[in-house]
Amino acid sequence: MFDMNKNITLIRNLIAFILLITNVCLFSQTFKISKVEPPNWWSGMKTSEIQLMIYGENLSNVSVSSESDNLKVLNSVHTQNNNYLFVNIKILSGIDSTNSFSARLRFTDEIHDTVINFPVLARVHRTSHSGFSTDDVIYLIFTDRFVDGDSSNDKINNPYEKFPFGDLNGRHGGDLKGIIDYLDYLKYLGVTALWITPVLENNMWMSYHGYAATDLYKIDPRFGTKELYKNLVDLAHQKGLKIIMDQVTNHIGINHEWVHNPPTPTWFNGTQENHLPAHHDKLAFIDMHGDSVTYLKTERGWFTDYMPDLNQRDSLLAKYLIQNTLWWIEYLGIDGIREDTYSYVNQKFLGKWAKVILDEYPEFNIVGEIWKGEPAFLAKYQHNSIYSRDFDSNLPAVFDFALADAIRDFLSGKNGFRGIYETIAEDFVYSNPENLVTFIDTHDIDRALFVANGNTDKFKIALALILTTRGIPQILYGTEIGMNGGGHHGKIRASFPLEFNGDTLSVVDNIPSEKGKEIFGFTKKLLKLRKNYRAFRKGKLIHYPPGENFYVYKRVLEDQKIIIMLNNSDSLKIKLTDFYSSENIPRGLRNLLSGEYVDTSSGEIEINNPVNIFLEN
Ligand SMILES: [Ca+2]
Ligand SMILES: [Ca+2]
Repeated sequence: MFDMNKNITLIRNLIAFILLITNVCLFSQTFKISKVEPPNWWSGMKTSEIQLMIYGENLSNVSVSSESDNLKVLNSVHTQNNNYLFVNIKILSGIDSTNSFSARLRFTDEIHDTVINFPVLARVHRTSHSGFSTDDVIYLIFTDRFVDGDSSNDKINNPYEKFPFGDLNGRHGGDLKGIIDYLDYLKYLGVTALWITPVLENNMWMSYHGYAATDLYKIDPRFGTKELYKNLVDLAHQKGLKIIMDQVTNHIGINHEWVHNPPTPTWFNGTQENHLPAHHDKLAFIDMHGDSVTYLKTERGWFTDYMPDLNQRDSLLAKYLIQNTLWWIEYLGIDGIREDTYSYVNQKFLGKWAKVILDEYPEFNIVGEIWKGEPAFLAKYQHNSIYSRDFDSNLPAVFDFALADAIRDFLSGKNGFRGIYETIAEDFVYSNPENLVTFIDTHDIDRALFVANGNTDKFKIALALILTTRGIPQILYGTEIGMNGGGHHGKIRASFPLEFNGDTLSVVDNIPSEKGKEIFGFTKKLLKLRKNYRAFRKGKLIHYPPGENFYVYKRVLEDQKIIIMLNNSDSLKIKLTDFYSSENIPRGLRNLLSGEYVDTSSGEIEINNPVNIFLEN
């Protein structure tokens, strides 16, 4: 007999089973993992608890476990966006730094699972991470505009580029290979450290400057590869040249994949559609009477509409950024960092960022770009500032925008030596005036020779000043051969015109102008003096109130006593009693630029050159 009830039960059970299967399929769509950042870590580092950022699809129900004894999964953090998963791991202590292994991480949900290998590498011990100091002279290389060493990469990866190749705002082809090709030139010139502008991928409408990264772990293919950058660092170290990486934690480029799909709702300050504009009233942060609204506008405004402002108060992003910096330092073996747009970044984050870096690399140095011309303002940003703050910046060095402004006012004729003297006289505000990076021009401002309206004598005074007074001098590429662009970023950042085929004997012949040849000879001579006489690097600075056309100062280190006389007139008689007590007048002075011996028995000397450097005999 047909059992109706039994059949109904069977059909019900079948329907229930089909629904169950459908539900399982609905709630466990296959997850995918497309990328892990950082791509690896190292054993034996102080920073051994690492946050992995997993990119993919349907990651909201995924859990992670380790199948390696040397690596432990601490926990996972799911955000509202199932394209991302954060996994905190610990590389277990006691692992020798020479140990390299591949950790197996198993990702599972109800149905699927997959294993990825996370490489933990042995650390490569190199002569690196050695910082920079007054023993160094920094040479600023604007990568795209320095030397094109590989024309085959000039036009690749250009989907968003708006400006034609060679345009003032376009690419000029400079690359990492070009820097490698010119290391012997730089060594010959006599600089000791290279500040290289950012070379991370900038897949942008205007990409040549490198300050709008679209991938924080990838070198822009128009500059080369990460392996080539590492090779550059190794070759530079072999030649005694240090490398300072230009680094940005304030913002990224608008075409970064995060912008249209933020990992967390608080990853950025605002959105592409709704954000604060750039705000440059940086004083509010330092000013004891400053207001918090203005400060927040400065910290959270977008530097430009195509540079989304990162919110370092988001703890997942903060950890990502700190690890990203550590990753490049360790991978490349660089010696220092120049931190871009320093005063626009969340300051507590930067304090922590610098501390982690310096704990890991105690000899390292970091210089922050705080673009303000008043010493007291700059001083408050420096590590151990004498002015109270509720936290320490841990920032060892700042750029000396105050001295640069004073020198440039001298070059333009707006002010005389007085401004320079008074700026240096304010050094008491700094916790460490020797850790000021001094300059007469950068890639962001008109070249010094342009500001001096082509006046070579004034230019020489300015250059000699930063190479002989306190601080760590920085020279912009091309300044040494008389490049004089101004009025437009593209003109300041013109392509370096000197051909160099590896033969240092032909350098001077290849400098395009007579003025350039003269400036090169002068620069090279000063760099050599700075290297040969430690007093320029470590000596006490004593300076004297300037006259209308002269400024005199000494660098004194034990029995090495040097007196520098800067002269902004045709000829000048200097009374030595203005700079020495009568019983201490030296018997003679050796002119270190000409080699000439000067008799001082008359108590007076006549100088005819703009720059005069004498060693007391
Ligand atoms: Ca190229
Ligand atoms: Ca900011």
